[in-house]
Amino acid sequence: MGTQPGTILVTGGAGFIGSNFLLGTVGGGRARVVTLDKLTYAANKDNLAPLDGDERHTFVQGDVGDRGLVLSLLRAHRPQAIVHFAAESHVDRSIDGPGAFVHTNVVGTFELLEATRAWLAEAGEGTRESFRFVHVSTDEVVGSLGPTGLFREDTPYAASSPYSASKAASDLFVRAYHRTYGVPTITVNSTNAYGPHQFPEKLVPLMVLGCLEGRPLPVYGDGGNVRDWIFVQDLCDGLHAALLHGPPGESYLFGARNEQTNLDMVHAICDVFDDLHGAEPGTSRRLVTFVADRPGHDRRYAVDPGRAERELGWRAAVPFREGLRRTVSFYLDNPAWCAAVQARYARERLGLGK
Ligand code: NAD
Ligand code: TDX
Repeated sequence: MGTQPGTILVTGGAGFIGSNFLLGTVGGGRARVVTLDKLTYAANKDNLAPLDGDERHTFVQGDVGDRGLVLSLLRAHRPQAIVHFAAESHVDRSIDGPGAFVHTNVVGTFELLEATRAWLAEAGEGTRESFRFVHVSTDEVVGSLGPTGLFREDTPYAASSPYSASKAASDLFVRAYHRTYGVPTITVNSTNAYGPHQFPEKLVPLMVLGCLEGRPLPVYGDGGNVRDWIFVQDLCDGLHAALLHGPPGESYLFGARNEQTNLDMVHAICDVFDDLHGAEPGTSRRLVTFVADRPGHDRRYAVDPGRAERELGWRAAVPFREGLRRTVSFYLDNPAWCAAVQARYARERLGLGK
């Protein structure tokens, strides 16, 4: 695509990564944006409050699986790109209730692709060449690594959880719509993101809020599972680079070369928390409590982001400690945000499959 796109349709923009993409990457007058979000439990419309009154931003509450609605938005706004964040995103909830994951991640993505295909067919010459459909996906589609090695773009899919199976299916539909119908898609499979606006069912905000209240910090199993953490703004900047520079049909793995065991990650959060909160060093670490493991828990994810770095001119840049400080600070500085999201979820244990 090469230049700043015109209008962008962003799905799932009221969630964690989507809101960071809107506020930090494309919003605030940098592009005309239409946000389509169903406003599930994981969304917070207040995340987008800085865009209130911005005539270049339009918010629409609706389901990506509503093909008629999506088609009407495409006809009305004629976007040059769709960036597709909308999903059910929490592994533990997918263990308790996989149906919503099939509905949104598989069928919703399929309906969005169908609307896009129909619109590209009617939009006229030239539209398809400059159009991009950026599909935001996860490294979890390739399952668990052993103690060594890295995921690469050609690692075979071997999803473990209902969440990752649903994302894997969506990736394959996206690929099929490029190969079969010529929809200009780009897929990004990212490692775990952390940062402001993440719903506190996920490890990082759950631990920060636990530290704040002096409650036990539940670490699944032996705490030795490894995740590869990327700061959310780095991920969003990479998605923008993929939108501008990624050739249609490609997929890229994003990561920050930042592998941590869960126990090390929790300790790092505790230490940053104690420092920012003025607590005695070591206070929060004492709250760590080992609890029953997640069923089917993948042992290790780790990504080689080399291809994305070479081809997109992008590289994760925020140092881990700085990203963690910015993250912990957000939850400490925004008690109203934390209270609002916890009205829908009181941080109870999820995902034991009962
Ligand atoms: P999130 O759960 O915080 O937000 C998801 C958003 O999608 C919410 O605003 C929700 O209301 C919306 N949504 C859900 N179902 C919808 C539907 N049917 N129609 C319209 N909107 C709907 O998720 P997130 O962590 O921001 O993840 C965004 C995307 O990035 C997802 O596709 C996820 O699979 C992917 N991803 C996330 C991570 C991570 O670490 N969080 C890592 C890699 C990839
Ligand atoms: O209380 C907890 N204790 C714990 O030990 C929670 C909530 C999690 N964990 C562990 C499980 C994982 O190994 O921490 C790790 C991270 O867990 P989550 O925050 O639930 O993330 P994960 O399962 O790795 O998936 C996340 O990253 C990839 C996102 O939720 C996905 O949307 C993304 O695709």
